[in-house]
Amino acid sequence: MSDLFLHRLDQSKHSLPLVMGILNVTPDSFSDGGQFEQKDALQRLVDNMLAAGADMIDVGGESTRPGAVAVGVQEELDRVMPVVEWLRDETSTMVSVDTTKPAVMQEAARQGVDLINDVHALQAEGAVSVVAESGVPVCLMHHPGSLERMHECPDYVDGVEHEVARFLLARARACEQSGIASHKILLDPGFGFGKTLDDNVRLFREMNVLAEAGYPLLVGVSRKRMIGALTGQEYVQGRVTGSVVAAVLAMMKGARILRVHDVAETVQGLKTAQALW
Ligand code: 9MG
Repeated sequence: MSDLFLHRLDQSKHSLPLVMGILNVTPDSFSDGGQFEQKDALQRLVDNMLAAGADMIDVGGESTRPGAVAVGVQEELDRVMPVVEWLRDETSTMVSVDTTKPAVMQEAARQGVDLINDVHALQAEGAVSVVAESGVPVCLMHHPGSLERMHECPDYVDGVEHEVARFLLARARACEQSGIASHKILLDPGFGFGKTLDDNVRLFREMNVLAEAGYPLLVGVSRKRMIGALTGQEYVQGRVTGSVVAAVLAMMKGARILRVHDVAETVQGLKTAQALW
């Protein structure tokens, strides 16, 4: 399946970015009702995202929100893998798995997923070799420090855009040296991870620096606190318009994949901007 993904990614150079719909399968995401209602709600969410034009679905079983509790390998496998199998069997969508754990990456690769999305940039022991051996493309995201402290904001003394680029390019080089093909590596500046509002704004404005480094860029700003802070919207449901505007601007700055909650609104924004710009 990753050939289709690489082909579609290549096409995105000349057309719209790919839209990646977010599917969190943490217990708090589908906490209303019993097991059957939860499965129903999940299926409805996926159906809606695909009908609205999502190119792929990003399945994650461990929250990356500040203060979220870490989950064990087996628990994450139990949350994520049935959904991945269901997406494989019942839909024709491309699938990515959002994980930092090599064991989950390995099982996801065995299930034929199209992308591994790692907010920890394959820094867990054994992660690089699992991905290299699997041949599955990978997205390396920036956050400073350890997994446990990824929301602490350091002083980016050299300018956040330069430090983020230096980190990501070093990770890409390390991955290539361990056998991951360069055309299977995507980079992500990691908006909202260990960055103040000023850092996020500066990183966004200077994003073209990273987009020109030679690797496709994945951007996730959907409903994030930075959108809330910029718009005064405390609740995530009120951040849709801000998120769509940011997605359109990210496209204009060279992003090739947009990770979003609100697929229909984002697709509408991207198409309008593409036609009128
Ligand atoms: C899992 N996850 C949460 N936010 C993210 C972002 O901005 N990028 C990527 N790649 N993954 C994210």
